[in-house]
Amino acid sequence: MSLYPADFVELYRREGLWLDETFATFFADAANRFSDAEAVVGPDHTGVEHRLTYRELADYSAQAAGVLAAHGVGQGDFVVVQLPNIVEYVVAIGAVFRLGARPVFALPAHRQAELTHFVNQSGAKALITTGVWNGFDHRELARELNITTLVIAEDPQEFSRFTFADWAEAKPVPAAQVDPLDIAFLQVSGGTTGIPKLIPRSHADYLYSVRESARICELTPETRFLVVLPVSHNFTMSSPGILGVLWSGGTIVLCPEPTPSTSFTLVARERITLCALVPPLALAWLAMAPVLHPDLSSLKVLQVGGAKFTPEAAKRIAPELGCRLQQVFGMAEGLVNYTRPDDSEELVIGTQGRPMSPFDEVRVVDDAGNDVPPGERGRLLTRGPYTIRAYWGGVDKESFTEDGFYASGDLVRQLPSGHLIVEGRDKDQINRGGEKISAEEIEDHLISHDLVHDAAIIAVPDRLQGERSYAFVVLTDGARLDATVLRDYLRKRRVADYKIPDYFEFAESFPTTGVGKTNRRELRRIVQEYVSAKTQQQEESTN
Ligand code: OOB
Repeated sequence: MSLYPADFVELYRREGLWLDETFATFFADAANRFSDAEAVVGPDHTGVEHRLTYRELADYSAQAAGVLAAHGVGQGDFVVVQLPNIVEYVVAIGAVFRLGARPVFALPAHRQAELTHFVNQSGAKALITTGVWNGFDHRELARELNITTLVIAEDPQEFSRFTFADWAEAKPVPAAQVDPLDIAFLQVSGGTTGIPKLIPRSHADYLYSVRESARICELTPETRFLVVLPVSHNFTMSSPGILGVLWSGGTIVLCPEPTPSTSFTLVARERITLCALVPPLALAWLAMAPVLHPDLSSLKVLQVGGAKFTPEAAKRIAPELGCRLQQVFGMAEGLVNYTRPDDSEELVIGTQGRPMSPFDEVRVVDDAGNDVPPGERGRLLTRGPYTIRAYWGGVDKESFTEDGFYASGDLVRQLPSGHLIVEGRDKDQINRGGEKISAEEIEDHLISHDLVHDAAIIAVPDRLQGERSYAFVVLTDGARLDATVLRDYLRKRRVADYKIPDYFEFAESFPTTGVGKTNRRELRRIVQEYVSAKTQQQEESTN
C-alpha cells in the first residue's frame, strides 16, 4: 500500500524527485563513493572516542545487522531505537536499515509513557537502547516493555549486549531489497504539547528531502557537522543533518552533551563547519561566547530551528559568533523551510525560510479554511513530495484536509518571495476577554530587554477574563529585575495594555522537550498548579 495517492506518486517519480534508492543500500552506497573518508567521529557508550571511515561504518553496520538477525529481527520489523549521541547510534540504524527493518526513532528523554506508546502502536519486534545515561538507567524501561532488547552497555543485565565487540564477531548480512515507496521508519512528532504521534516516512520521500537539503545547504566532502541536538531528531537527521552529510561525503561529529563549553571545544578541535541548534541553545551560545572565548573560526553556518528564533537574537549571530545564520522551520511530518545562502540579511533575520522544494504546496488559511489575502496571518497547510498524508494508525485525522494537506497548527505569514514568518501556534494564543494576545509577540518584546535571556508566555484560566497571561522569564546570569521594570519596559515599547502579562514568574531555566525546545505543556502544568494552590488558599481564607 502506498502512503501517497497514485497520481502524486506518478508526478513525483516523473519529475525525478523520487528515485529507486532505499535506506537498505544507503550506507553501502556511501561506502562505495567515499570509502576511506572520515564518516563519523564521536564517543562510544564508554566515552572512548572512535573515528570511523565510510568503509568501516558500512562494515560494522553489516555485522551489527547480523547480530540483529540472530535475534529474530527481519525485513519489515519495527525496532525502537533509543540512543544518545554516541557513535554506535549510526552503526545501529545502518544495521536496522540494512535488514529492511524499520527504526522507530525515540529520543533519549522519552520515558515509560512514550516508549510503551511507541512499542504498542508500532508492534515493535525489538528495542535498541543503552545502559545508564545522564543519570538514568534505560534498562529499567526495557524491563517493563517485555520485548527483545539489545543494550549498548558493558553490562546489559538480563538483555543482550550490542557493542562494537559483539559486532566484530558477527557474520555480515547483505542489504535487503525493499520497496522505495514503503515505510522506511517511524519518526515521532515534535509538538511541545501532548504525547508524540508516530510519523510514517518512506524511503523515496525522505531520501528526496535529504538530497535536496544537502544541495540547498551546499554540503560537500569538506563539511564537518557537529551534532549537538539529539541525533535522532528530524532536524539533526535530515535537515540536512547526518544523512545529508553521509550523502555528501562529509564528516559527522557527535557531541555527547549539549553544553556550550563542550560544543565550543569540539568546534575548535574538529574544525566544525556546520552546526544545528534550537533557539534556547543558540541563546546559550550567545551568552557564553564572551565568557569562554571559543575558537569558532572554522564554523561557516549555524542553523537555528525547531522553534521561533526572534529577530533580536537572530541579528546577533553573525557579529557575535562570526558565522552565517540559517533559519530552519521544519516538522517531522515533512515540510522543511530554509533561508538560503544568497538570501538578503533581512530575510535571514526576519523569516524562517522558504520551502525546500518547488513541489511543496503551501496554503495560509483562516479559521474557515479559506485562503487569507497574500501576506496576512493564517494557519499553515502544506502538501508535497515529502509531507505525510496521515499519521501512523490513522490517528488525529483532523490534522489533514480531505485533499491531503497537513495542518501543522502553526500561524504564519508568507512573503511574495515564498518565505514564511512563523507568528506562533494556534494554541499559543491567549484569549483575554476576547482580546487575542500572541505569546510570540510578547516573548519577542521581553527577550529584546538586555537582562532577559529567555521568556515564555502561557495562558492561565481566569473566571473574569476567560484567560490571563502568565510570563515566565529567565534573566541573564547574575541579573536582577522585577515585574515592575518589565511592565514599564513593555509600555515604553508601546505594547498595548491588555497584552502586558498579568503575572510574572522568574525562573532559573525552562523545562524542555526531548530536543531542547521550551516545553509549554510543562509550563502550563506548573501554572495550573499555582492557580489551583492559589484558589485553594483563597477558599480557605474565606471559610
Ligand atoms: C522540528 O520538527 P518537530 O517535528 O520537532 O516540530 C515541528 C514544529 C513545527 O510545526 C513548529 O511549530 C515548530 O516545531 N518549529 C518552528 C520552527 N521550526 C520548527 N517554529 C518556529 N520557527 C522555526 N524555525 O522542529 C524540525 C524538523 C526539521 C527541521 C527543523 C526543525
